[in-house]
This record gives sequence, C-alpha cells and structure tokens, in this order.
Amino acid sequence: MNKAIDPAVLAQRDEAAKHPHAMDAYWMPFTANRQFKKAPRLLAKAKGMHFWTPEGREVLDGIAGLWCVNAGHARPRIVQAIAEQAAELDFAPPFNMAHPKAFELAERLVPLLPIGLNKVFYTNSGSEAVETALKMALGYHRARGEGSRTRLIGRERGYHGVNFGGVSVGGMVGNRKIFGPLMPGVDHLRHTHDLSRNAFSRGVPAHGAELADDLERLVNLHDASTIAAVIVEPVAGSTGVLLPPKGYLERLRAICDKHGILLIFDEVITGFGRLGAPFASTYFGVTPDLMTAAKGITNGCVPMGAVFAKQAIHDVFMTGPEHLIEFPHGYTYSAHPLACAAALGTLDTYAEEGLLTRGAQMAPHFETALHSLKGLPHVIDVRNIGLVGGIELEPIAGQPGKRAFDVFLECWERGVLIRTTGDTIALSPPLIIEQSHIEQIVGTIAGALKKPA
Ligand code: PXG
Repeated sequence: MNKAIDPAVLAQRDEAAKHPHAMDAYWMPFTANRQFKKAPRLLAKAKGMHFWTPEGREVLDGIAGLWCVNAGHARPRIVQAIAEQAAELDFAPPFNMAHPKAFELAERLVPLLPIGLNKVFYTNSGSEAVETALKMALGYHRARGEGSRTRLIGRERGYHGVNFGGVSVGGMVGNRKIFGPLMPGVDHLRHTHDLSRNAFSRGVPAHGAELADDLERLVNLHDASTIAAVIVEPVAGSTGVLLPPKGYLERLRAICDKHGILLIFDEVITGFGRLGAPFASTYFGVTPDLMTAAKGITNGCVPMGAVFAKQAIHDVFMTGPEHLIEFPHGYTYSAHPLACAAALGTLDTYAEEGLLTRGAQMAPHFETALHSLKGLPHVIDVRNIGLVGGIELEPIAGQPGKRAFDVFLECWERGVLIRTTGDTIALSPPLIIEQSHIEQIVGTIAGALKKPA
C-alpha cells in the first residue's frame, strides 16, 4: 500500500520548484561558499580554449578547467566516444567481469609510460589513485615477506588529494589540521621551495638537490626496514607550482633504491603532456615504481584515475590459489565504460595533434611572457616549466591568500580564468594554446596587478 507522502516533504518540494536558481542546497567543494553565493561565477558552455558564462560572456581558460582539459574543451572525438558508449554499454561490473575497452585502453596507455611501468589499475579520481598506490606499496612489501615496511613518507607542501591516506602523506596544513591524527606511521620530507636561492628561475631551480638527502635523515630515524614508500609530486601544482631542484628527483630515486623503498610519483597534474613530455617521469628521465594519474587521462570529461605499476610489483601479488582475489581493492566505477571511451577518444586526440609534446614547443613563449611580469607590483617570484606557471605575490600583512584571490577575481572580470593557491597564481592552460592566448592571459594578469588596490 502506498503510504501518504508527508505534507512537509511536499511543501519543501513545492518551495524548491519555485526557486530553481536558489543556491542554498549545494555545499561547494574547496570554495569560499559564502563569498561565491554573494557573487556567483557560473560557467555554462565551453569550447576549445574558452568558457562562456550563462549571459554569454567569453572567458579564456588559463587552467585547463582544473589542470585536466589538456586538449581543450568539447573535442569532437571525445564527445562522440562518450555519446556512443553511453548508448552501447552504459555500465559493466568491474569485479570478476570486464568490457573490451578496459583492456584496449590499458594496452594503449602502456606505450606512453616510462619503460618499466606496464600494469594499469583504474580508479575514478586522483585521490583514489593515491590511496590505491599507497595500498599497493604496503601489500607489495607484505607479500614479499617484509611486512615491517609500513611507514609512508610524503613531503611538506605536497598535495595528494583529499582522502585519508592522501591527506596524511600530504603536506598542506590547511587540509590536515581539522581532521585529527590522520594515518599513523607517516613522516614527511622537507619541501624544496627556497626563494632566497631560487627566485625567478626559468625552468628547474639550480639549488636544492641536497634536500633529497632528507630521506636519509628519515631512514636514520625510523630505519629503512620500516619504510614502505615515498610519494612526491615531481612538480607540485596545487601547493603553488613548486619545481624540483636540478638533480633532486634523481637523488631521491637513488636513495630509495639504496634502501629498498618504493618511489611513487603522483603525476595527477603532470601526466599527459603538461610539461611538454607525456609524463614528468619521461621529462626528467626518472622512473618511479608506481605512478598515479587522473585528470588528463580523459581530458577531464569523465572522472577517471589510474595507477601505473612496474611488472615486478604486480607479479608479487599474483601468487596463491588462482580462484582467489589477489589485491582486495577496487571501485564500483573502476574502468567505467564511459571513462574508458572518453580516455580512448582523448588519446586519439592527443596523438592526432601531437599534444603530449606540444607543450615543449610553446614553453619558451610561455616562459618569456610569464617572466615579463617580474617587476610588477607585489610579484616576488615567477616560475615555469612546460605549460605550468607560478607567479608568487607578496601577501597582504595578516591576510594570507587575499592578494592572489583579488587578482583572480579581477582576471575573471576581465575574461580570463586563472587559479590561485595561497598567494601564488597558478597557470596550466590547455595544450592547444596559441601565442595570442598566452599574451591575453599574461596581459590580463599584468593589468590586474597594476590596478590600484
Ligand atoms: N594528486 C595531485 C598531485 C593532484 O594535483 C590529486 C592528487 C587529487 O585528484 P582528485 O581527482 O581526487 O581531485 C590532485 C588534484 C588546484 C587543484 O587548484 C588541484 C587539484 C585538485 C583541485 C584543485 O591546484 N589536484
């Protein structure tokens, strides 16, 4: 028998229908909700290098959506792939079952990866990829009979997503402090950001390779036999565009090898052409044992992440009775058919247009334009690599983050979308960017910086 619907519920529904544009219910992620709702910034349409607001105002995308729309917006191959896939096979269970595109995609990804990484595990986001990689590291050592290796090492100012493992190895105080003790058995390397020695470097900074030796300090403190893995972003994005000092990643790799510690590169933003090479590992010539990716894997169109693993790590799990699950981990939407289709369309687009290396061609123009901001009010550093840029501003006393946020708002008004983190402006435009777009982005930032407060 149908139960009568509670009149209060009906009244709530009718009230909501009267206000289709109300903004109360949506609690926005990583957003100053109250500020936003007083002066909303809405995006209604996107194509190529641009967004449009609901009123039809054009906004140049200086950040590839959120470091993800590497091929630009609404690319036909990707749009078509998603539409066709939704009609053909909307979902297939990923546990004990599979669909052909999941395999096809993995086979297509492996040739793009640094040599040695040849196993692909799918997730739905960068955060999930990080959790997956950390679990793989722990499971790997245990399966090898080194179950005492449980400690995970991150780095100050690292960002590895928002789940408990990622926040624990992450090093952003604002993301950590309200969530209690987090995961036990985690420690952190010192960060490598040093304006006193490296301000206004073009490309990787010259000074700081020795900071990798901080891992030796942690080995001396905890003993290598307790350490499972080190996770770092080869180039940190969200925490303000922090580049590895020359030689740093090589040194970290060598210390990990010396002590049997796995090295995980979190390539969620550096993957898929951001630095002008397919991955940061390719760019720097340093191969991790595990690599996380997301964002550009589907051009941001459908959520997807992945962990790429070395054969030897995978093989350690492949023991025991064949009917039993080897790695008790995965998500309902791992290898989702829409995500796999979007990723295949994305890889086609990258290949046809040479986008995974196009950043290298555009990087010199980007570098010159960015560094022209040196000398403008409040600019204390400019840094760049590939198509990633960081412009650090002197904070307003007592109001950290406000200076950069004001520049963000001003650029939005002037038709350019940038991103800020703390008092650093971060740029990561789509890889299809042209010289004129670079000039518009940098010119707009210059105008915003010169505007009297
Ligand atoms: N690792 C890294 C290195 C990232 O940059 C994640 C993990 C988490 O990915 P998901 O898909 O779970 O969000 C990220 C995400 C910014 C910004 O403004 C960057 C990210 C997310 C939101 C904002 O720099 N990167």
